[in-house]
Amino acid sequence: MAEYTLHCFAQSGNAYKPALYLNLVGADWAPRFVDFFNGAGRTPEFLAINEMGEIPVLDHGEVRLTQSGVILDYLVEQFGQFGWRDETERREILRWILFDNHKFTANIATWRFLINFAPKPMAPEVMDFMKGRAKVGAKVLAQHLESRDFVVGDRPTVADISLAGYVFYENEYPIDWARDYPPIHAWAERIKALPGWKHPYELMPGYPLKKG
Ligand SMILES: N[C@@H](CCC(=O)N[C@@H](CS)C(=O)NCC(=O)O)C(=O)O
Repeated sequence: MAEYTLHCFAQSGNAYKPALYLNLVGADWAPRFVDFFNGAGRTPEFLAINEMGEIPVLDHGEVRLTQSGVILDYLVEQFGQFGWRDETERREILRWILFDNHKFTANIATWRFLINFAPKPMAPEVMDFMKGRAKVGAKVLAQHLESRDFVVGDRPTVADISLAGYVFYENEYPIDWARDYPPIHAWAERIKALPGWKHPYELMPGYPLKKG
C-alpha cells in the first residue's frame, strides 16, 4: 500500500493540486478513484470520509485531510518542498491559495463544469455571469505574473500548484491562455517544465469519462 492515498478523479482540478505536488516530489502515492459523475461524492460512505462531500481527500497513515489548500500546506511540512522561507512568505502563499479557492479556481471550475458536465444547459445569462467572474480572477493573476516568474518569491510554491489546478484542462472552457492572458500561459509553461509534471488526465483515474 502506498504511503499517501488521494481520493480523486481525473476531471477534478482541486484533486490535481495535491496529485501534482505528490508527483513533483516523487512521493509514494496512489490515487483512489471517486466516481463523482455517478454520485459517489454524495453517498453515506463518502460523506463519512468527508462531511463536506468534496474531493480531494488525502490519507496519510492516521491523518485524513480535506481541502486542497490544507493538504498542500501539510505536504510542505512533510516534504519541505515548494514551501515558504519565512512567515511572511507563508502568509503570502496562504493569501494566494485563498484567492485561488474563492475567485480563480472557484469560477473557472464552475464555468467549466457548466459547459462540459452539467446535466442540462444553463441559461445564457448564467453562462455570461460565470464567464465574467472567471475573467476577473484571470485578470488579477495575469497582472501579478506580468513582472514575475512565479506567484510568491522567485521559485514555484504551493501557491502556484494551487492556482494551476484548472489551467491545463485546455479546450474545456473558452479561454486561450496564450492569446488572452500571455503571462498566465508563460507561467503555466514554466510549471509544465518542472520535473515530474503530468497532465491531470495522466495523473488521476477516470478519463475519459464514463457515465453509467
Ligand atoms: N475548496 C475545495 C473545493 C473542493 C471541490 O469543490 N471539489 C469538487 C470536485 S473538483 C467537489 O467535490 N464538489 C462537490 C460539491 O461541490 O458538492 C478544495 O480546494 O479542496
